[in-house]
Amino acid sequence: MSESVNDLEALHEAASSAIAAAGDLTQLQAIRVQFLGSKGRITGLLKQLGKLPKEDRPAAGQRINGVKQVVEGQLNDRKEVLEMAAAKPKHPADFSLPGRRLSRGRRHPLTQVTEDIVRSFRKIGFAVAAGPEIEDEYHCFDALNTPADHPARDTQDTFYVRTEKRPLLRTHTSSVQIRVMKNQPPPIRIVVPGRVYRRDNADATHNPTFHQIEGLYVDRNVTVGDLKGTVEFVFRELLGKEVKLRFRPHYFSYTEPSLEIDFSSPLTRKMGKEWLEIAGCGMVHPKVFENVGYDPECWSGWAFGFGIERIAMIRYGINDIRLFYENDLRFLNQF
Ligand code: 2NL
Repeated sequence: MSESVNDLEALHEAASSAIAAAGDLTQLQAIRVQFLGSKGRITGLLKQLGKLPKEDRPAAGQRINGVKQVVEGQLNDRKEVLEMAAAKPKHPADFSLPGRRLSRGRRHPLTQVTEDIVRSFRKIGFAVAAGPEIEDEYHCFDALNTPADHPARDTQDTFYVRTEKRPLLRTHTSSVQIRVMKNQPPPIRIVVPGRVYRRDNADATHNPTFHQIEGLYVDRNVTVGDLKGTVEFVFRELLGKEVKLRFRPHYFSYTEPSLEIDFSSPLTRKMGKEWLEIAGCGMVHPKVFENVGYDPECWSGWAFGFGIERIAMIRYGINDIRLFYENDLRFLNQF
């Protein structure tokens, strides 16, 4: 049964309370259709105007259109309120939460590799030491038994500051091990990761600054066997169980004997080589012990050093060292 103009007040009331009760925009739209749609209740009243006596039509039409306008206004007001509520967060912002659309970022691949190396050494009792990047010739060269005419000390190879004392940018982190030995008696078990500088022009495998990690172990009766076992343990942790190591005779002024370490693994074969040079090492030279005040008759020790970039390049199959320093997110996001 259809409604008549007599029901107008009740119909207005019904519309008003339905609009006030609408909890979301979908409900509100259904109410709009129910009252104002082409088959809606208010529209229905307007359609019946023709059935009224002619003289009653203008007044009835005015009343119905008046209600229609008020209902339209109520619908629009309620719509605005619901739209605002939908846009506003339900709870106050918690600025300590991570962003939902931004990644929280991650560590630089060189930092990841450094942390992995350090973690392995810590498992077997090594501590981490650090020291200055701006050094002096004594800690970087003289204490390490590197003579004044050694090519590494040349201004072609090392960055010097042109002042009387000739400070320099450390070319290896060995200067830190010298400082540690001068500051404390044996036993010593440390690793020293850090930035070093050499006057190399940048190409795919060299950069004027790069990162190195050196290790030093000093105690009574330390042997080359301890050195080999330790290095093997760490490289297998770092680059996989299948790693094989090969030790070749070499020369460093601060170790005797000195050895170069080659390694072989599925990673080297991927790079088209069976063996790759990966590190240098040796038994600490007695002169170095004398320079830091350790008695070489009582103490023996070994040291090693290797480049962190080189390890990262082998681990991740990277062929250009400069990628590490460009901070291109397309590169960094892969790690
Ligand atoms: C390399 C590998 C090496 C050391 C670093 C060292 C430190 C002290 C005493 C003795 Cl305090 N040695 N460090 C030893 C052997 C190799 O680095 O390829 N260097 C050019």
